[in-house]
Parts: sequence; C-alpha cells; structure tokens
Amino acid sequence: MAERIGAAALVKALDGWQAVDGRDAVRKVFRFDDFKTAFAFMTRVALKAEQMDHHPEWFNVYNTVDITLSTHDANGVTALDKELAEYIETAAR
Ligand code: H2B
Repeated sequence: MAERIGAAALVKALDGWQAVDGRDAVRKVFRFDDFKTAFAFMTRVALKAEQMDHHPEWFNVYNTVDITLSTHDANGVTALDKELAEYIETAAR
C-alpha cells in the first residue's frame, strides 16, 4: 500500500491545490471555456485514473470540474495522489 505523504506535501509541490478541512485530502477547482472542453479534460484524467487504478472524487457542472484527491486505502494523501495531480495539471493545459 502507498505511504501517506500528507496534504501539505502535495500543496507545497503543486500550484493551486489546497488542503481539505477535516480529512487528509487535496482539492482544486478547474474552469474551462465550456462543457466540451471540461469533459475532454475529464476524459484524459479518467483514462489515466484507470491506468493507475487510482480515481478522483470529482464534481462537474458545465465548465467547472471540482476535484478532490485522496487515497482511500491509506486514508490520506499519498504519492499516487501527487502523480495524478501532476497529470491533471498537464491535462488542464
Ligand atoms: N482510488 C483512490 N483515490 N483511492 C483508492 O484507495 C483506490 C482508488 N482504490 N481506486 C482502488 C480504486 C480500489 O478501490 C480498487 C478495489 O482497486
């Protein structure tokens, strides 16, 4: 099982991610031009998540994708969340 690195380590390493209150998780809200662009982004992230067997908690309304990352098996933020967050940053550009 992946070791916990904690939300603070990921927040320090990556732009715009914030620690979630009350649990060891990180969150960032992404906004796109429209639904089509947001959903294309989600598709890229979904394929990566399947490859990793590591999945985001996310909520989409039109052009906004609200993403929370945590490793449920570890009950906190691990290197898997960092790897997925790094991918998400490249996929959002
Ligand atoms: N995603 C996340 N974020 N954390 C997990 O612990 C996790 C997962 N575990 N995706 C995987 C799937 C597990 O539930 C399955 C059974 O492999």
